Amino acid sequence: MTASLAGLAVTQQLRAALDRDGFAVADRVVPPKTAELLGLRLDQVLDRRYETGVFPDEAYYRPGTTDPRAPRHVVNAWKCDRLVAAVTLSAALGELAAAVFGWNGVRLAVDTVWFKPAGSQAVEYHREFEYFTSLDQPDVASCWIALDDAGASNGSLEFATGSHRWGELQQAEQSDLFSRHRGRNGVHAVAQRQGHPLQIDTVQVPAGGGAFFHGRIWHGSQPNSSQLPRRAYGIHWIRADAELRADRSPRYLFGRYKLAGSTALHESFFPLVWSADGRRSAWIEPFLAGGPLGG
Ligand SMILES: O=C(O)CCC(=O)C(=O)O
Repeated sequence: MTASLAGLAVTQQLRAALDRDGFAVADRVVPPKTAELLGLRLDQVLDRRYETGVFPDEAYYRPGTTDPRAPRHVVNAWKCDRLVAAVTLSAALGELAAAVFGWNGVRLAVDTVWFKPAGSQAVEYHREFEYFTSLDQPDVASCWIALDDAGASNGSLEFATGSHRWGELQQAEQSDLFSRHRGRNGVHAVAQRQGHPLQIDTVQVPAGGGAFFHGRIWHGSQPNSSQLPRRAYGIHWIRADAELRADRSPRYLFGRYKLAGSTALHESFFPLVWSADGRRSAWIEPFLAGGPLGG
């Protein structure tokens, strides 16, 4: 990573907060104008209008059919729209993430759209890392960007502060707790079972602000009880040299993009966004300029 960015006082403060709390809030991750444009283009993606012609990997919202109170969730929207991708694949944002997490390079793993209409339900507590256990290094560096002003009143992102340091429960026990308790009660049950106090903190930021967060931190959000939509966009990077584990079949997205006879993650699907030695997937710039996805 460049000494300049990692050495900045603001980066060091973010890194210290991330280490201590498992998350670090930044009032400005992208400029407000970028947040506004992202919101407009992601509205189109939710409406199933795809600038690139490529569909997202997952889209849990169908206009006119989906329960209007359900949070609208899309995965890998960057593939659908080059303006969205310009943010997702931004070398500057990747470099900042690498500096905050102390990594030598980042590859994009996946993005996540979280649009909560007025009156929308909660997002259940979860941890990103559980979706990444197919990797030999299942570390995830995440950044959540608010596209509207966000706070406790409209169901902003919230964290169980410090829970990235909690131990692991047996999977069966964890599933059992979440089958019996919902939302904050679920994470409270996990904290109690492990003997940790529970502290919940909610991110309060203007549009364009957000939070970097650790793959092992428990997080979710409350219903949006305001009269306006609360929209957000998440970017999740993995280490530049991460590969698939060789000892078991890959799950989730990683199974979909498994190459025959190889544990490598192909850069067409998991592009190298920024690395300390100056590498970046060569197809990104031509794609952003109008070329095909994946080069
Ligand atoms: O935006 C939200 O309400 C939830 C976001 C979230 O859970 C995530 O980014 O993993």
